Amino acid sequence: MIAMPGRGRFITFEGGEGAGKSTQARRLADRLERRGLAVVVTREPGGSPKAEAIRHVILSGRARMLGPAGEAMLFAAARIDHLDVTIRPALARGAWVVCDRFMDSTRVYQGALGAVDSAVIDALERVAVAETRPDLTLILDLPAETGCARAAARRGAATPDRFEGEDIEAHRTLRAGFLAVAEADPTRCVVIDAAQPPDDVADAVWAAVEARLFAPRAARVDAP
Ligand code: T5A
Repeated sequence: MIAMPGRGRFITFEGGEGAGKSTQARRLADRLERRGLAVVVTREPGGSPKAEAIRHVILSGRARMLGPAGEAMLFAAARIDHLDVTIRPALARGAWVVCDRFMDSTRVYQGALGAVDSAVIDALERVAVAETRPDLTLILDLPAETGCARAAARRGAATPDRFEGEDIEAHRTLRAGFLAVAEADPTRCVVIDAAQPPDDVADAVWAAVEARLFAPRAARVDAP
């Protein structure tokens, strides 16, 4: 890899529905900014105008007819634009990027839940993500029932989106899928107990960021 000392850091949040990813992404960004860092908070699917258009198609359920492999390709297409337009330019100018969901969501939702072959997921990752892998992935873990209850309370009377509408067994599969991702890549991933109150989750997130990205041994030489 090419040494890029001025490159920012790339942090992703992953987990099931209602785990608190958006809440914690904002809180982490505030803490990083207070430390004097430039921060870009973004999300998937979305994070750039073309990717947001794809988000709308997927979450409305209109792409469901393509099947999980077709949806995985749409997520990857959105990711290519998001990386090109938002993430890589931000990292190159030294900003820290905090992203609410990224490539592990495809591996878990379309792979573990949708039964898309892991070789297909690997291939999409190679094409879409290439070298721009996260420096740190925070997997917010909590019982499926708790996450679904939070998501339902926040949604109110609105219709569940494409994935919120899955049954509880599906949400348990998602939880197990994210834990398997963490187990397979412990250098990149940290599992956070997301059933705690938001302040405690934020402290656990910050402890992981400090340990993995601010400790002296974390001096990295990644390409953007
Ligand atoms: N998807 C995405 C794929 O299938 N493949 C992919 O490759 C990608 C990238 C995205 C959907 O797309 C799927 C996964 C998703 O189903 P989305 O609308 O972006 O859809 O939905 P989510 O990412 O699931 O986001 P949610 O908003 O549902 O959940 P969050 O962000 O985890 O939770 P958050 O922070 O919004 O909090 C939810 C509620 O809980 C409260 C909050 O105040 C809020 O009301 N809360 C807490 N309550 C108690 N204790 C805590 N610690 C709390 N933290 C938050």
